Amino acid sequence: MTVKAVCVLQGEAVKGTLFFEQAAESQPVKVTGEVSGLKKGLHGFHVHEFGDNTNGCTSAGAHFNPSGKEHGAPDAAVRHVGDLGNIEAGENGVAKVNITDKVIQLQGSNNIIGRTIVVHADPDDLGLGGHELSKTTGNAGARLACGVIGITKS
Ligand SMILES: [Cu+2]
Ligand SMILES: [Zn+2]
Repeated sequence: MTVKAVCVLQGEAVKGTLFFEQAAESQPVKVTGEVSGLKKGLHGFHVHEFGDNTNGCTSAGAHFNPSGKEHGAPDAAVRHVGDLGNIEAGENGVAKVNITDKVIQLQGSNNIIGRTIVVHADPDDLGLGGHELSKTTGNAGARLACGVIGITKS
Protein backbone atom coordinates (compact mmCIF):
# COMPACT_ATOMS: atom_id res chain seq x y z
CA MET A 1 0.00 0.00 0.00
CA THR A 2 1.42 3.38 -0.97
CA VAL A 3 1.61 5.85 1.88
CA LYS A 4 2.13 9.57 1.32
CA ALA A 5 2.99 12.28 3.79
CA VAL A 6 3.77 15.99 3.80
CA CYS A 7 5.75 18.38 6.00
CA VAL A 8 5.51 22.18 6.03
CA LEU A 9 8.72 23.68 7.43
CA GLN A 10 8.35 26.92 9.35
CA GLY A 11 11.17 29.09 10.61
CA GLU A 12 12.00 32.77 10.94
CA ALA A 13 13.53 33.05 7.47
CA VAL A 14 13.60 29.45 6.33
CA LYS A 15 10.45 27.88 4.85
CA GLY A 16 9.75 24.78 2.87
CA THR A 17 7.47 21.98 1.84
CA LEU A 18 8.48 18.33 1.66
CA PHE A 19 6.65 15.36 0.17
CA PHE A 20 7.18 11.74 1.24
CA GLU A 21 6.14 8.62 -0.59
CA GLN A 22 6.59 4.90 0.11
CA ALA A 23 5.10 2.32 -2.25
CA ALA A 24 5.29 -0.60 0.22
CA GLU A 25 6.93 -1.44 3.54
CA SER A 26 9.81 -3.15 1.68
CA GLN A 27 10.43 -0.13 -0.57
CA PRO A 28 12.56 2.98 0.09
CA VAL A 29 10.98 6.32 0.97
CA LYS A 30 11.27 9.15 -1.54
CA VAL A 31 11.57 12.67 -0.10
CA THR A 32 11.14 15.58 -2.50
CA GLY A 33 10.48 19.29 -2.20
CA GLU A 34 12.15 22.62 -1.69
CA VAL A 35 13.52 24.65 1.21
CA SER A 36 14.17 28.41 0.85
CA GLY A 37 15.76 31.21 2.87
CA LEU A 38 18.99 29.29 3.54
CA LYS A 39 22.60 30.40 3.46
CA LYS A 40 24.42 28.88 0.47
CA GLY A 41 25.90 25.47 1.28
CA LEU A 42 25.11 22.33 3.27
CA HIS A 43 22.54 22.16 6.03
CA GLY A 44 21.88 19.21 8.35
CA PHE A 45 18.55 17.55 7.63
CA HIS A 46 17.05 15.08 10.10
CA VAL A 47 13.93 13.45 11.46
CA HIS A 48 13.74 14.32 15.16
CA GLU A 49 11.93 12.15 17.69
CA PHE A 50 8.85 14.13 18.69
CA GLY A 51 6.08 15.75 16.67
CA ASP A 52 6.04 18.53 19.25
CA ASN A 53 6.74 22.12 18.25
CA THR A 54 5.21 23.75 21.36
CA ASN A 55 8.51 25.43 22.22
CA GLY A 56 9.61 25.79 18.61
CA CYS A 57 11.97 23.27 17.05
CA THR A 58 13.57 22.58 20.46
CA SER A 59 10.57 20.47 21.55
CA ALA A 60 11.20 18.04 18.70
CA GLY A 61 13.89 16.43 20.88
CA ALA A 62 16.88 14.49 19.57
CA HIS A 63 17.31 12.59 16.31
CA PHE A 64 14.79 9.75 15.86
CA ASN A 65 16.85 6.81 17.11
CA PRO A 66 14.64 3.89 18.13
CA SER A 67 17.49 1.35 18.16
CA GLY A 68 19.95 3.41 20.23
CA LYS A 69 22.73 3.82 17.64
CA GLU A 70 25.35 6.49 17.05
CA HIS A 71 24.82 9.35 14.60
CA GLY A 72 26.01 8.73 11.05
CA ALA A 73 25.64 9.34 7.33
CA PRO A 74 22.48 8.21 5.52
CA ASP A 75 24.46 5.48 3.73
CA ALA A 76 26.44 4.36 6.79
CA ALA A 77 25.82 0.99 8.47
CA VAL A 78 25.55 2.77 11.85
CA ARG A 79 23.15 5.73 11.90
CA HIS A 80 20.06 7.05 13.59
CA VAL A 81 16.88 6.25 11.69
CA GLY A 82 16.41 10.03 11.41
CA ASP A 83 19.80 10.72 9.80
CA LEU A 84 19.06 12.08 6.33
CA GLY A 85 22.41 13.87 5.97
CA ASN A 86 22.46 17.31 4.37
CA ILE A 87 20.54 19.38 1.90
CA GLU A 88 22.46 21.90 -0.22
CA ALA A 89 21.32 25.44 -0.95
CA GLY A 90 22.54 27.37 -3.98
CA GLU A 91 23.33 31.10 -4.31
CA ASN A 92 19.61 31.83 -4.24
CA GLY A 93 19.24 30.17 -0.83
CA VAL A 94 17.05 27.41 -2.20
CA ALA A 95 17.73 23.71 -1.65
CA LYS A 96 15.99 21.23 -3.92
CA VAL A 97 15.37 18.05 -1.97
CA ASN A 98 15.46 14.70 -3.76
CA ILE A 99 16.37 11.91 -1.36
CA THR A 100 15.71 8.18 -1.50
CA ASP A 101 16.23 6.51 1.86
CA LYS A 102 15.99 2.84 2.84
CA VAL A 103 15.82 3.28 6.63
CA ILE A 104 13.03 5.76 7.32
CA GLN A 105 9.55 4.40 6.73
CA LEU A 106 5.99 5.68 6.45
CA GLN A 107 4.67 2.43 7.93
CA GLY A 108 5.94 -0.29 10.23
CA SER A 109 8.73 -0.07 12.80
CA ASN A 110 10.69 2.99 11.63
CA ASN A 111 7.61 5.06 10.81
CA ILE A 112 8.42 8.78 10.83
CA ILE A 113 4.84 10.04 10.56
CA GLY A 114 4.00 12.25 13.53
CA ARG A 115 7.65 13.18 14.06
CA THR A 116 9.49 16.37 13.05
CA ILE A 117 11.83 17.32 10.21
CA VAL A 118 14.49 19.84 11.28
CA VAL A 119 16.72 21.92 8.97
CA HIS A 120 19.94 23.15 10.61
CA ALA A 121 22.18 26.20 10.26
CA ASP A 122 25.38 24.23 9.70
CA PRO A 123 26.50 21.13 7.79
CA ASP A 124 26.00 17.72 9.38
CA ASP A 125 29.51 16.23 9.63
CA LEU A 126 27.95 12.73 9.30
CA GLY A 127 29.59 11.61 12.54
CA LEU A 128 33.11 12.10 11.17
CA GLY A 129 34.01 15.61 12.35
CA GLY A 130 35.78 14.64 15.56
CA HIS A 131 33.70 17.21 17.49
CA GLU A 132 32.15 16.15 20.81
CA LEU A 133 28.73 16.44 19.11
CA SER A 134 29.67 14.51 15.94
CA LYS A 135 28.36 11.16 17.21
CA THR A 136 25.04 12.57 18.47
CA THR A 137 24.00 15.45 16.20
CA GLY A 138 26.67 15.73 13.51
CA ASN A 139 27.40 19.15 15.06
CA ALA A 140 24.84 20.69 12.69
CA GLY A 141 24.16 23.76 14.84
CA ALA A 142 20.97 25.75 15.36
CA ARG A 143 17.52 24.61 14.26
CA LEU A 144 16.43 27.02 11.52
CA ALA A 145 13.07 25.51 10.62
CA CYS A 146 10.95 22.51 11.47
CA GLY A 147 7.62 20.90 10.75
CA VAL A 148 5.64 17.81 11.72
CA ILE A 149 5.27 15.02 9.15
CA GLY A 150 1.61 14.31 8.52
CA ILE A 151 -0.34 11.73 6.52
CA THR A 152 -1.78 13.00 3.26
CA LYS A 153 -4.09 11.67 0.58
CA SER A 154 -2.55 8.75 -1.33
CU1 LIG B 1 18.53 17.72 13.37
ZN1 LIG C 1 21.56 11.57 14.03
